[in-house]
Amino acid sequence: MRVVLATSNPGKLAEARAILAGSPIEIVTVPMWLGEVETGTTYLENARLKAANALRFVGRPVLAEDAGLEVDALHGAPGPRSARFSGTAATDATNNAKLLRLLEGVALRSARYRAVAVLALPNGEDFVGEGVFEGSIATEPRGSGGFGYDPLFVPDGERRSAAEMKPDEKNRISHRGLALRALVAEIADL
Ligand code: ITT
Repeated sequence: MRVVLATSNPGKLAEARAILAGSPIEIVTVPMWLGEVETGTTYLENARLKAANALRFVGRPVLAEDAGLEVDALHGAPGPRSARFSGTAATDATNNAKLLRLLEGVALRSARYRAVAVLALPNGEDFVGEGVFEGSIATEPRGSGGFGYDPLFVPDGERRSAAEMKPDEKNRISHRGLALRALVAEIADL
């Protein structure tokens, strides 16, 4: 099945392509302006909004994903607001700087990434996959791989940050890897 991935995040696109290589889902991209559709309060709502919006635009199966970082010491923030944690002009660098600032001197540094992926079909049906990636927040950024909060995110059982791991190492255990493989399993069960 060829599906359009509705994302403007190149890091997400590269990871989704690698994760789904060899699966029945082949990702294609279509230039589109998704607009400010992430008005929901949950990952599922936002993933469905992105998928529905893109489906209207392209008229063929669409895959969308919403993800975020949940930090225990921040009561689960930034969560679904992770991309815009440091404001409307946020960048990965300003988001990471804000996270480090808020956690200065904080000993409890456990956190997790969560992802919800939605495959929406033109007949109105949709399929959902979810994944969680447990870890903790380092005291300084390390590594240049991945994207987003990866330089600060140290997966449980790892000494390296996610940005120091090879892409396929991250994809094997990441929230995105789990969510997309769960989605593929759901479709295969049909
Ligand atoms: P699209 O909505 O266009 O897909 P986005 O970057 O806005 O792109 P999200 O709304 O899902 O995507 O925001 C997720 C944010 O959470 C993302 O911008 C990162 O800051 C962070 N994030 C999610 N998954 C991540 C990962 O695997 N590594 C690092 N940061 C991640």
